[in-house]
Amino acid sequence: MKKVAIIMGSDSDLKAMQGAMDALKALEVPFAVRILSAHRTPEAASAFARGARDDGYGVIIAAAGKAAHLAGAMAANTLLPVIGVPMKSSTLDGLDALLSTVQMPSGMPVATVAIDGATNAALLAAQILALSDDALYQRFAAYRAAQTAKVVEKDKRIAEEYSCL
Ligand code: RP5
Repeated sequence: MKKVAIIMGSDSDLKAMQGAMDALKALEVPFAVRILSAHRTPEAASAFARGARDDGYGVIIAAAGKAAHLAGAMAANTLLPVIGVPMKSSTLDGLDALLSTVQMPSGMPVATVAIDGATNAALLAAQILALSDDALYQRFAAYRAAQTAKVVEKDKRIAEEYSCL
C-alpha cells in the first residue's frame, strides 16, 4: 500500500507530531518520518518531494513552525497531495506558521489543518489513501465507530455523575 511521509522542519517538532504517528499506526498505514527544512536543507527537501511518488508515497504531511514554508515547498515539487501542519513553536503561538502554511497561492494547494493538528493530518492522509484501498476504508470506519462509542460512554458517565434531576 502507499506510504505516508511525515516531514518536519526540525526535531523540535517531533513531540507535537506524535499524534500523527499514533493515528497512522492505529490505522496500520505505513509511514516514514524525516527532518527536512525548506530553509535549512532546501535541496534535500525538494529532492524528497520530487521523488516521493516513485518512492511509494501517496500523501505528504509537512509540519513546520515560524515562517513555515515547508508544506508549500513540498507542494511545489510534487503532484501528491500535501497536508500542512502549522507548529505552535514560536512566540506568536503558531499563528505565524498557520498563515504561512494556509495562505497558498491559487493553483498550488496545501490542505492545512489546525495549529499542532497532527492527528487530523494523519486521519486526512488515511482518508485520501482509503479512496483506493477498501481494507483501509474499513479500518477507518472502525476507528470512527470506536471514537463515537467513547463519546457515548463519556456522555453516559458524566450524565450519571453530574446531573441533578
Ligand atoms: C521551523 O522552525 C521548524 O519547523 C520549527 O518548528 C521551528 C524552530 O526550529 P528549531 O529552531 O527548534 O530547530 O523551521
